[in-house]
Formats: sequence, structure tokens, C-alpha cells
Amino acid sequence: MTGRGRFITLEGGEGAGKSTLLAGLRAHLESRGVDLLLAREPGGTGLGERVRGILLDPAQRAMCAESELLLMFASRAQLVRETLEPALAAGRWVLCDRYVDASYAYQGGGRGQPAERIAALEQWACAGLKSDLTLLLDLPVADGRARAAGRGEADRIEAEADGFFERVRAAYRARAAAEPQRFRVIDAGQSPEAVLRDAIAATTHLFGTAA
Ligand code: Z5A
Repeated sequence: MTGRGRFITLEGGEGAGKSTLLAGLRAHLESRGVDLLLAREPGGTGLGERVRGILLDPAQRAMCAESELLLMFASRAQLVRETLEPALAAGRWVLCDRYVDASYAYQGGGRGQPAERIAALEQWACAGLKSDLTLLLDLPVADGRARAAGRGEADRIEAEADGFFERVRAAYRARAAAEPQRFRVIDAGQSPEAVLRDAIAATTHLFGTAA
């Protein structure tokens, strides 16, 4: 495969199955000859991983919504420039566990930060980089939280109440409805095999298209 790579992002609430899907999708894409780079947000670079540590630290209870939003975008700005853009320009595909849609869902829907503010940060920090395909793993909040339970101490964001995650889910679904050509919504309540099958089907159009 030649030309610019493809950028696929995975989104969803806590416990929706992104990590599980990532492993299966990686195996599938590599079996088709894709030179694949895995990334995650927040994090994915040396700087970003340190920012992630701060963002998820349960001791950072005093973090205000504005700081949280800016830190998410600080991590993202670094990832775009240091990792994502060079890889895509070199023809590699990128599979990223969360990207900018998560900020609209969590900091916008969850924390109530205005969408216009997030859009302004996106324009600045992401330098025009949008995903070619975003797979939204959609699952009722209670089901995701039940899956994630028992993993030890909740991080700072996982410790939020159910209402927060209901707003996150609603914001994700609204974004998917507004951009149906970029999003594929996958029923994450299915078996892992069925989720992977749907995800693979959603990627087929990325092969052979001119980027
Ligand atoms: N965040 C933000 O606020 N703003 C932003 O801009 C960004 C992120 C980028 C870190 O994300 C936090 O940062 C996250 C959003 C916020 N906070 N929260 N909540 P993360 O992606 O690193 O963490 P996470 O969302 O909490 O991921 P997770 O809980 O690890 O979920 P997952 O990766 O989607 O799930 P999983 O580990 O694949 O599966 C969970 C369990 O369910 C596991 O036992 C699996 O074996 C099981 N599983 C998976 N799939 C299935 C199916 N299909 N059926 C049954 N069981 C399943």
C-alpha cells in the first residue's frame, strides 16, 4: 500500500471493550499487510504519558474542568506532531485508543465545557488532523461499569458518578449521528467476536481508497 496512511480511532465509555477490540483489529489489519502504529490518549508520547499520569491521578481532586481540558489537548498536540502526522505521512496506518471525540464527550458532555471552546482547541492543537474512521463502542453505562469493576482503585475520571457517564454516552451518540460518514456505531453489548466482526466490516472501505 502506498500514499498517506489511514487514521482509525476507537471511542466509547468505560469498559466498552476498546482494549479488547484493539488487539483483534490489530491482528486483522496486520494480516492484510498494513504497517500499523498503535497509540492512545491521553498519552502516546513521553510527554503525553506524564500528562496522563496527572490527569488520572486520584489525588488530583482539585483539578478544575478548564485545566483538565487543556491537559487533554496538551497531550494531543504533542501526539499529533511527534507521532501521528509523521506516521501517516510515511504511509503507516494508525489505530488510536481515543482521540479528539473523547474531549467533546468527556469534557464537553461530562463536564459541560462549551463545544465552541473545544472546537477552537481542536483547530489549534490537532492541526487539521481528523480520523478517517471512528468506531464508537456503545454500551449502557451500568454494563460498562460492571465490566470495569474489580480492577482496583478507580482513577480520577472513573470515580465520577453515573450521571457523568450518561452525559458522556449521550454526547458520543450525538457526535456519531452528526457525522455518520466518519463514525460507525458498534453495539458493544455483543460478544467480543461479534464486535470485532463489525469493526472489520467498517474498515473495508479504507483499503484501496486514495488518501
Ligand atoms: N479522557 C477524557 O476525559 N478526555 C479525552 O479527551 C481523552 C480521554 C482522550 C482514560 O481512558 C480516561 O481518559 C478515560 C476517558 C478520559 N476515563 N474514563 N472513564 P482509557 O481509554 O485509558 O480508559 P477507559 O476508558 O477507562 O478504558 P477501559 O475502562 O480500560 O475500557 P476498555 O478498554 O474500553 O475496555 P476493555 O479493557 O477492553 O474491557 C473491559 C472488560 O470487559 C475486560 O474485562 C474485558 O475482558 C471485558 N470485555 C471486553 N469486551 C467485551 C465484550 N464484548 N463482552 C463482554 N466482556 C467484554
